[in-house]
Amino acid sequence: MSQPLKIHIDGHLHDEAEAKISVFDHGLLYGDGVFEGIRFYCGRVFRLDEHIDRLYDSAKAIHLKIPISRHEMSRAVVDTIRANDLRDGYVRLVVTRGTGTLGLSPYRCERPSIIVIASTISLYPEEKYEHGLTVVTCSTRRPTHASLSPSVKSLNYLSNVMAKIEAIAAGAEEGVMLNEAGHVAECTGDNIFVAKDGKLATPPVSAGILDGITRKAVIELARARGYELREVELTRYEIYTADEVFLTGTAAEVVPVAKYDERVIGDGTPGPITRELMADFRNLAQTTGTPIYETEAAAAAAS
Ligand code: PXG
Repeated sequence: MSQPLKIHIDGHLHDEAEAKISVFDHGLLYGDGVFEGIRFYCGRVFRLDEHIDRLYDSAKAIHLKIPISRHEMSRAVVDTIRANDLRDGYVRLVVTRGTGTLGLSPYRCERPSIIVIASTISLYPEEKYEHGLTVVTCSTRRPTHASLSPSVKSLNYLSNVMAKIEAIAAGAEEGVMLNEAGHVAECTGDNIFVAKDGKLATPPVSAGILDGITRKAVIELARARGYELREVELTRYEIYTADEVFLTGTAAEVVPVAKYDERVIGDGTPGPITRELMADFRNLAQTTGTPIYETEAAAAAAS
């Protein structure tokens, strides 16, 4: 049996069976909080600073002041991975409004709670990376900027969960969520890209998406290969008629789509651009990032 995980809560490590927060925490009572999902590969944390910046931006947007510095937060992530002696895995970083009373007011909460879980994640079986996912359009829309900005990675993921239920009920692995205008926004936990005639496109942040860190890395990789990549409004039509479609996300990485709303994408197998970007992303993820252990730190300093 594997060792029980050590979980960081507010500066202290606890065995997973003892890692508990209050039932009066507003993260639980109201989904009042923010989170990040972060990957580490080969002893390095991938794009840690970007994840920490997004966490603090999400917190600021919901008027939550994180009681420690960004540097201390980064240390908490690295230290938790070390405490669990992991080199490849996934970190869930959660900041809740903290323990309060019954009643919505966040001003009754004493202090935000900070939770760091370092574990592993495997979203889709390897076979899906070879053959592609089945994806459908969901009727649940992405919430608008007028309610809560989709850029906030908040603890309230209910519309995404509802869309995921629809996708699974339809026999698919993922679901596309449209925005209020009916344009393609993103999937329940991934951003979406299409390729047509050798050119790439993905919805802009203004379409009401999470500004994905994997999305940004893939845009950089595609442009470095010389591909034209536009951030433009997309409709379902552009996905139906694309040569290639793929999704990006911290958990999913880069994953091909084989079928969308019963239409076969391209020839039904992952296309050449998708394959290139999958390989480029894997290479980037495995060779860059914040070192977790001293040996990696020394190697990074020497190179
Ligand atoms: N859109 C949404 C709505 C997300 O939640 C992404 C895009 C991709 O963003 P990054 O920065 O990760 O490239 C996400 C992130 C899961 C899971 O269990 C999914 C995410 C985060 C944590 C867990 O499917 N998605």
